[in-house]
Amino acid sequence: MYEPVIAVPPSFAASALVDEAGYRAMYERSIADPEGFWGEHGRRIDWIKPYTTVKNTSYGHPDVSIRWYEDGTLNVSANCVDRHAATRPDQVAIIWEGDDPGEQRLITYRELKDEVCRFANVLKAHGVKRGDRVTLYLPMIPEAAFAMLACARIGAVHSVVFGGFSPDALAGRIEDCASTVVITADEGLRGGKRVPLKANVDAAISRISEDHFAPVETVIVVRRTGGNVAMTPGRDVWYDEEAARVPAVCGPEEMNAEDPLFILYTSGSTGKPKGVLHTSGGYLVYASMTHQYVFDYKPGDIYWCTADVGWVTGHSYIVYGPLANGATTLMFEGVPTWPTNARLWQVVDKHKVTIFYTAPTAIRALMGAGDEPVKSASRASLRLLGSVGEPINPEAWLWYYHTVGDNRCPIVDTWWQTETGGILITPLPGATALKPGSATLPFFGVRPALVDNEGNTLEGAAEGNLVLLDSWPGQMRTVFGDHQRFVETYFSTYKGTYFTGDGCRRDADGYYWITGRVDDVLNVSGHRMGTAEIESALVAHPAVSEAAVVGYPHDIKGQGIYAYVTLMQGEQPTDDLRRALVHWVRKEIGPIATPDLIQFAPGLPKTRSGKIMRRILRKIAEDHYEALGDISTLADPSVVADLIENRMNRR
Ligand code: 6R9
Repeated sequence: MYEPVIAVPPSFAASALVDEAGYRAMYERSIADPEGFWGEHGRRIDWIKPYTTVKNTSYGHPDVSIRWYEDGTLNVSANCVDRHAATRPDQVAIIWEGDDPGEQRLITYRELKDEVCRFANVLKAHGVKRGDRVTLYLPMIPEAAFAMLACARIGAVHSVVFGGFSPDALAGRIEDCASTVVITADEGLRGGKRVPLKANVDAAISRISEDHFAPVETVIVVRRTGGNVAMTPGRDVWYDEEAARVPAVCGPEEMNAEDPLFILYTSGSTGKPKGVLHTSGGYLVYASMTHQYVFDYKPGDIYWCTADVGWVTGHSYIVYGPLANGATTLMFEGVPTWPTNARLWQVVDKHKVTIFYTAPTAIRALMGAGDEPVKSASRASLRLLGSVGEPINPEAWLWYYHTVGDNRCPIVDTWWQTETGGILITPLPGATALKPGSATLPFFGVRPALVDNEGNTLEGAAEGNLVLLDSWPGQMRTVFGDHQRFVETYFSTYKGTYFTGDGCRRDADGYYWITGRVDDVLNVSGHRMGTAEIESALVAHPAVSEAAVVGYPHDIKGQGIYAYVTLMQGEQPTDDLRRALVHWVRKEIGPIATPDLIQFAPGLPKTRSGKIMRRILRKIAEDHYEALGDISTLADPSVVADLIENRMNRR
């Protein structure tokens, strides 16, 4: 295979934070002496009571326990806000670019402090205390960041739910962490279309069982569009009215390093989404450290991550990492394709963005629209590009490099997960020669390894399952309310290691190439989804008796959703029913889970013990039905001929 190598541009290396020798030296030290290394770098944030211990972690199944800086105390919002409000009050903290190109807001660190304090006081006025869970279901508006930081300020634990999730999905997440307070907006605005957020919250609450032990008591509604929404007296309040009644001063709570900061729900291969729990000290150290080194961040940079705050990328690299570093972070409400395909590059020019971080799915979609929209903007301010969320194909990488970056900007392809809290495998732009499609090398303190399916460690150039041998400060600590599930999911497959769920190749230069999930998790446009979740939504439809969902290669989304559906006796496999099922899944989970292809299947391929053979379904969905392998162990091998005959993805 031809693999171009792109050397670090000498001009970039000259002013970068770390060069190649620097990376080697820091990496080696971080592995040889994690205590010393993280002890030193932990001081990059302000502690109220400094820690005296650094690392106390064990991957020893079944007693997995992860603690960092455990006797230190701090406040995360004071670190992201107050210390910069004191030293650089007039610097812009957040540039907000609205969906409508005519709308923007610039929020300085001084203003950010006032806003966060007001929000914190509103939460307090509604009885929110340390340790309470608060669910946020908001559009990409500055109030989302204010609300997250306000929770952190008073020691409440936020759970942000992506605004694209359905009322049912929202209800499940509110119930699971027992939040009694929900923060939302009247409506969201994306690509000129309104998203009925408040109405969705009402629908979600009406679905939470009456006898749930923690009913929702308060819904705080931020006015975004001014659209007409129903307000339930005694439960729903307008944020602006509440904020006008409270002072803009609120002291930060002294929190322990291991006190929870947030919960973020993410999909796994089985069961309902897991509440990934991150804590305060280690998470902030890791988010700020990776933000600085991976993006070569320096004062004066204008940094833009296009993620939504509903995903972990938004948490770590729109809010916590950049603000902990006193950066100017751009928050974008809109979509890359509206009003035109040139929108992202116009925003880059308008705000003189220097560092730009986005997802392969956006790059591929814009690549499909041709070079002209890119060339219509100068992009002269850009100096670094980033990618996250899924493997980036070399073709898209090269287009990003040549066309968007004018061969001038290194690309950091950053591999990480909701669970990891921050970036684990990535180039450092002044240090690492790039190979398009490779996430390259581990960040400081990160010890990746490859194992075969039996758990044997693979050395040198090899392909296998990606595991991590030791902890880093940003690692998740538990699954909220279910530590056993945490241990089972991540530490029981390959004992003594954290299993990522990803497959990976390591080349002769030691570079890592993530090949995608090896479990039943799909990655559709960079959004993680469990096949089990989509299957349970489908079988909840009265016409469906059984469903199996697999991924298939999709030019823009990376993976598309392919559903095999067996109908109840007497149901007819019509196009109307197919449309109804698509609509149903959108309603049950949200638009991100929209099935791309539904094949009606009279029978699914099962072993004699009744286990669905997904390997076969995946091959047929990929249109590689000639390579099905051994099907003789199936209970009824004849179902396969029908599946092939009626396959939906013919190329
Ligand atoms: C940050 C985030 C995690 C899964 C992960 C992997 C895939 C993320 C990637 C990548 C290849 C990259 N993934 N970044 N694959 N190269 N640079 O996306 O978190 O939503 O939890 O997804 O995404 O499969 O396991 P999350």
